[in-house]
Amino acid sequence: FKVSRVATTPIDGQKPGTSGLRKKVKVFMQPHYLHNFVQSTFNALSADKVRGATLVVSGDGRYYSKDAIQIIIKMSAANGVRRVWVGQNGLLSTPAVSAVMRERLGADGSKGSGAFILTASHNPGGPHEDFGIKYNMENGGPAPEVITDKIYENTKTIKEYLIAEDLPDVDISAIGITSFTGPEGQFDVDVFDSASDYVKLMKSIFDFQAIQKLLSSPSFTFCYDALHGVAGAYAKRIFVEELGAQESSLLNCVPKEDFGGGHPDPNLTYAKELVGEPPEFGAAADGDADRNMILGKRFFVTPSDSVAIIAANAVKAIPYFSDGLKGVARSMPTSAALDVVAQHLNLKFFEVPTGWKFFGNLMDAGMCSVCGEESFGTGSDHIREKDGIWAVLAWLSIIAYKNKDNLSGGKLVTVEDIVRQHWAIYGRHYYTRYDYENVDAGAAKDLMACLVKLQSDLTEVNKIVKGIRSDVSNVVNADEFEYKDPVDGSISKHQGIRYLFGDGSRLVFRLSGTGSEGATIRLYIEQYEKDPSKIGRDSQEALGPLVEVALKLSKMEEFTGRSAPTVIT
Ligand code: VG1
Ligand code: CO
Repeated sequence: FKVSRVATTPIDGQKPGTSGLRKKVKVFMQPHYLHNFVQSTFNALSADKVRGATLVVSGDGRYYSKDAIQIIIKMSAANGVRRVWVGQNGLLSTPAVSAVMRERLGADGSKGSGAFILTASHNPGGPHEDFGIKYNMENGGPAPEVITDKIYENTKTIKEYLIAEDLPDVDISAIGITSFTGPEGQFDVDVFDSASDYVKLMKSIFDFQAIQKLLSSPSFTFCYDALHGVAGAYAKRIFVEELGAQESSLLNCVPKEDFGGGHPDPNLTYAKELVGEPPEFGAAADGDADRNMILGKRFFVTPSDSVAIIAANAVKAIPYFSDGLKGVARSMPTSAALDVVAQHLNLKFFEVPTGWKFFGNLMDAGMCSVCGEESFGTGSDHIREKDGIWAVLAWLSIIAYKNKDNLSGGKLVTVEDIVRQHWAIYGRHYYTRYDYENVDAGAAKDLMACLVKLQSDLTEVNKIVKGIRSDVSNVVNADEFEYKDPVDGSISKHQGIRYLFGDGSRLVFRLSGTGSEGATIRLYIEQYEKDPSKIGRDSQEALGPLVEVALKLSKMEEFTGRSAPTVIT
């Protein structure tokens, strides 16, 4: 093949957000749009991560992925990349990409040095919906801000990109290596099975026999909903073939370019089918399979509780952790349920900004084993992304462990029992999140600016708060969250506004960094209850007073014109 240098000009708005660049498909399909971003990424990396390197390119299979993969293959060839690894049919879940980066060896001993992940995660797909791209590093984790900032700077000055226009499209449906010769020698495209590296990793972490026993117990029922995302490519292999679950326990497990027209977001609003007819244990995933929702029979486990419960039980229930946990971490808006576990078990604890990239540094430095976010993301240092199927296997392991002596037909310890026992020991963090999606960007900014200003005067804050509800506790602290990475010392500012109350309650406001249109305001509300006689309340009811305070304090309706959130989780 030959290398063409194509002249281009900068395109506005290519700033990577919380997790890469996400836009409408029609935006990505504009001439040069994807090309500019990919070249800007190559130009942001050190030469050895491009020339002669091995890149992984795949994603959740959403609409436009197949075209994008061919473009990235051609640009990789032209930029001197030695080989591109592609999951069969272009499918790799985000956690599987991370696993492939860390575990896979090519036939010639090659190792991945970077990855383009093609996904807009839980956003809908299809010609009129979203596409996304993000770059992951050698450790299998999202590029840190120094790199994403550089990529963005490059998109503002780009003049040309390199592409092997005459390279034929590669058949990515067939496993095998296709070789080409370019000006600098050989270039290979290696199409491989999407699941095997990931399945092997899961088998090395969990006791599959114990989980299999649980799944075959007559009193246990199981259901997994992939919402037509890429998790389907793993669910059958793991749950049915390895663990012996019935095929009928898999819902929507055929990956589709448009996720069947649905919203591949695992929460009580979008994963409705699962909520309808409850099994003993239900779970769902998002489009790229890094998120998880965990359900008992008519019982919802909040993601903040989930990570705390996994941390509290990991050492006993999961072989990978049998030597103990190195530490635990959560994102700032995630509830403090994990903090309480860390205190009880005397574990190192970290609070990081939203987005998985901040956990990776801690893990690389051996400071963190288990971490999670309130946004249905849970994971561990087995990879450097959150991991939806891992979370399900972690829960199955815990349930299996708690029932190891009564699987032959007796009454099972249920998901609900496990959560209630946890609350009885550690107390309960009532928690909810209100999302206001696609709000006018200017209005959202103004609302946040107002809260930042207000935050500096606690006396004024308390006057307003008490005027709204006299029955809530005092605001004792308020700030804009700022994080100094304990490993590399880098500082991330403006990570959300926090109002902290005397009784441990919190209100957090932040703007989403993953939307593709307008602005999304997220409001996180949390209240801690230690008194065992008060831990059984309905969550929305328990949080009522704080919700009222949050909405009035922020003048939510005044700024946004919305009398109700788009989604409550
Ligand atoms: C959201 C979540 C955040 C998560 C991110 C990526 O970001 O709040 O916790 O890490 O999505 O997840 P934001 O900036 O919109 O609040 V995924 O599954 O979309 O890669
Ligand atoms: Co996701």
